[in-house]
Amino acid sequence: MPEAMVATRDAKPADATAQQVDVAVVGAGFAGLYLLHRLRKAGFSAVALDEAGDVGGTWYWNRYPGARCDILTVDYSYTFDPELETAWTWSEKYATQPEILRYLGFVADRYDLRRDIRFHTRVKEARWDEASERWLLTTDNGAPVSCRHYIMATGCLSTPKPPEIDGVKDFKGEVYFTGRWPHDGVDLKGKRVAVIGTGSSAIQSIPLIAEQATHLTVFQRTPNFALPAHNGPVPADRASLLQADRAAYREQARWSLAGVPLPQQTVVSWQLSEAERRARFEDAWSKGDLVHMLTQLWADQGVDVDGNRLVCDLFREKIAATVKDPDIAAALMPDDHPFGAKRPCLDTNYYATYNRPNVTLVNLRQEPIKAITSGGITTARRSVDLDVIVFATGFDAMTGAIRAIHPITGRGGRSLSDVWAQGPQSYLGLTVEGFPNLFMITGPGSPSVLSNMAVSIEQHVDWVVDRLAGLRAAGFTTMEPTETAQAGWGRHMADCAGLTLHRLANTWYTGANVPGKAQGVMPYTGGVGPYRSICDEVVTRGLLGFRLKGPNGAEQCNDGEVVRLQPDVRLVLNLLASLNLPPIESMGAAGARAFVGEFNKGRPAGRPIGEIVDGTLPGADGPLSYRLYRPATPGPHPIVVYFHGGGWVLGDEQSDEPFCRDMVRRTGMIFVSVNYRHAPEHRFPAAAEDGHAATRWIADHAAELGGTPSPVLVAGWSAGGNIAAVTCQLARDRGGPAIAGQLLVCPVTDCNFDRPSYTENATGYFLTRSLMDWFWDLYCSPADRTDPRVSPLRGKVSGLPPAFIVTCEFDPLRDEGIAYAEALAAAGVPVEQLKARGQFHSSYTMVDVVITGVPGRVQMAQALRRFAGLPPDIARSDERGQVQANPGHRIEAAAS
Ligand code: NA7
Repeated sequence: MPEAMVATRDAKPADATAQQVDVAVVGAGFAGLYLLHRLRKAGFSAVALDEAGDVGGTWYWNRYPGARCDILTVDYSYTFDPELETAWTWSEKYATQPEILRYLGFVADRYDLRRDIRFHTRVKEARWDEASERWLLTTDNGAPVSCRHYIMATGCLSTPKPPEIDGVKDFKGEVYFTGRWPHDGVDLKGKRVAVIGTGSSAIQSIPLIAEQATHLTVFQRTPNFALPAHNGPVPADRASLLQADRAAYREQARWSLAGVPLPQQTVVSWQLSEAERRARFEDAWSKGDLVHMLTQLWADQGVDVDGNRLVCDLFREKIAATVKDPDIAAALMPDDHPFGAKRPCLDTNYYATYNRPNVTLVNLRQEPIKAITSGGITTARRSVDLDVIVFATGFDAMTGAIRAIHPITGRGGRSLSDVWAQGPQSYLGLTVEGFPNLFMITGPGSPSVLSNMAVSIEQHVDWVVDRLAGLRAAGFTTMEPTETAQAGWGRHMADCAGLTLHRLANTWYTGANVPGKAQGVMPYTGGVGPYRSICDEVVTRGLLGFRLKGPNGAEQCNDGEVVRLQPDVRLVLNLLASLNLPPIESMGAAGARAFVGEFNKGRPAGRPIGEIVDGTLPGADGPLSYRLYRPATPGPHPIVVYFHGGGWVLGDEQSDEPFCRDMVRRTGMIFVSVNYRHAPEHRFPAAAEDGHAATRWIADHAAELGGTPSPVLVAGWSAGGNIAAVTCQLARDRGGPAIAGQLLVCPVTDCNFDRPSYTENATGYFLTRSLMDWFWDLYCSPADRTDPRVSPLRGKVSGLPPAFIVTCEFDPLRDEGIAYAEALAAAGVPVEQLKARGQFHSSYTMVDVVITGVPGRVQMAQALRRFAGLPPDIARSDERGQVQANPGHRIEAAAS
């Protein structure tokens, strides 16, 4: 039953002359074609409108020389129909624009799609009519359209950006835009040609233009990273994987990070030798696969400036080796953005083209364009006479096609341009609050341009069409995201973007390429697979965050935010859940210790530091082992006495090693991690007494350990945080040692579980209420639990050293940590709190796994340094190296 037949509050069409359809689609490219196919199969009447004269979208317009796919074309294909897959064979690893256009034409024919497409038709305006609950579209060609649902399949790079250079109109020669290349081609033979820009379009076209032109002058503002494509047949390894099990290959792509079936790297750069890193890079270079180069070198290449800089350096070596003139080579070397933060390019002979005698590179950073004149281009240093200017200056990306193409007016007369004035807002990148029944395919807020578009398009289209069918089946007529859901998605987007290095580059991903455009990372950076799982979760949670309305006041709204965890925490918890582990408390103490030991073997070990020394010290009742972590800088250093986590039952002096190493690097201090006695062999107050005894011994032997004579500091996580807090109270009451400050990370401070955080986070976030019950039972009998040596919140809290207290939103221990901070503050103790949003109990100790923990550890280190009387920031030797190699100001500031 066509959806148009469902009764509405006012079923009368608002414009009798309008074409009536269930769904109108703008765009007849990759997304628009699949939409038409799916909508038709789902029984919806639909029309697609496109300004172009035929199908193809971006591939219709971008016909410049050398225009090609830069993702393996076997991956950049529809996968919805296995018969279609076998009916079409790509001739090359990276298909040319004409071949891709033929493919899209083939698809349109095969599914008879053209009959529902109105070509040469631009939408001039779209307005939501509240009474009829329909979108009304006016067009520049033919009847207006009235539709229940309006879907933007407008592409991310379809609105070319104006040249922004004075004098274009004065130029007497020919002017072309790569994004609007003439269909009959352009004869550049014997001409003096300029190309402005060095993005993908320029890098693909420059080598071919140089072959034709008498002389080519390239005006470069920002040098870009380009990888040789090594085009040819589809690589044998990928072809055979696809042949072996096509369905599995496609499914792996759907759940991957970038929409290409490549595994996720787990080895980080500093775990590899220089030779190993070079070998990986050379392998990636020879493969000629951008996604491989972007994701397969080492796990930290896209999230850490140090890991990324290694890639940049290797790239620059390649440029130096290819370009003969060292000055030109230097000018071509990207130096202001991390690799991958700006869209890198795939080339054929790009760098080598600058060895040709008929090619000149003009570095606009040194000599900006002053004007375009009737005869050519004038810079601060020269005038270049020209017959042709090619603008390869890019697009008003992501939002341009949606926002600028035509006014879109939603509920209450609100215009999308106004709503997006400060940057695009959406829920899932698919919908916008205030704009019922409006959907975007690969809109801002979706993985889109950071993924294999073919995979993202299919996922978006399937999700949207399935929702429309579900809406119809349930008798609802409108669907719109809530403010809460949209705001939550904005936060999640920002959290994801904060993980990557995209924030460190001025790019079209961030809107920085268009003067005056609001800036912020527009695509979803959390990855294709995680995004798919989130969209699925929205559905399984009752269309979470959407308000559905139907006839006679019918309404359904399950409001909320779909992701409140930090993105990497969500991945970690999902991974743990998928392992289906038995509860730790069911393993017995020995079993749990063995499990934690095994678990820890699989984690990144922590970055190199100066020295690690093992030793023994006297505890309250016998020797305790300790491990000392020393910075690489010359000593003596202040000492932090550290107590590991593990519920007084698990762990030892090495079990928090990645955290200790990381904090040593960030603080420039010695960490001495003490293996206090554990329960159930040694119950309360063994751990507390050991904590105090060990701290006293370390303070007394500071000089021998390489420490400064100043007071020690104490720190601990979880039960270790409890021991650190108790140690401070005991030291105050027992005449020492002097303690300069305490860092308590998610500490246990009280035996009372009657707190909201215990209820909210009782299950599901690894540290559960039942696990805490077990820890308490093993360590401490009920009669002892109110003793301040295990419940320091019940002790006297005045006169304690200054504290930095970290609590995590999704942690049963959250509220008792906050209560302890408040109690200390009320007693006059200087306290700083970090209430970490979206983090769980183990976030800060899962170093190099939970990357969003970095800023928190930076704050912890600054606090410890302040407590020790040092300036809060330490300039690490590797950060200094970064500064020299990479003058990019923000990159330097972001070194982590
Ligand atoms: P891009 O990647 O946005 O590249 C545009 C290039 O033009 C880039 O080098 C810009 O330098 C340069 N540019 C833009 N405006 C100017 C002005 N006013 N003066 C000088 N130089 C300028 O667009 P493409 O078409 O190459 O590629 C788009 C995407 O299509 C590509 O990433 C693939 O996904 C496919 P800037 O870097 O802004 O300094």
